[in-house]
Amino acid sequence: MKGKIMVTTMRKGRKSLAAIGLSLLMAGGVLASASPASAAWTDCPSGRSCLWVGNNYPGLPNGIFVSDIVLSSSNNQINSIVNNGTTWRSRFFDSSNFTGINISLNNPARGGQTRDPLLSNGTDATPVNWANKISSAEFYS
Ligand SMILES: [Ca+2]
Repeated sequence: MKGKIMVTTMRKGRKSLAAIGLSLLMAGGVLASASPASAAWTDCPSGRSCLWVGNNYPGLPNGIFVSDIVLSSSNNQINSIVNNGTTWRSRFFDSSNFTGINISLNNPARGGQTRDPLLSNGTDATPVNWANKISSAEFYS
């Protein structure tokens, strides 16, 4: 009899632990889904490239493009950039007509540098200060 009671108690204990684990998982899930809305490069939707006025991708992007973009209100004010595209590289121009000097980012499928949180110290490919310089950007093959 004693043994049976102990087994029952252990089973109950396991159930309780499982229930607590599930509750923690659910709470974690809620927290995880709430965090991207605050400030992160992941605020750039898949298949897009994005540009922010601030360093480190604060808030929603100030510019988002699926093929190209000519900046207006955020012209010469961009300080962090992301390529969250699926196929192409993206490049960012000092001029407003997609010509002249530019910096580029690879896309996540190809690897390499796909984002830069601080353009004042350049990118992986160049140490040149690119803060507040970008006027247009595009995807390219
Ligand atoms: Ca940088």
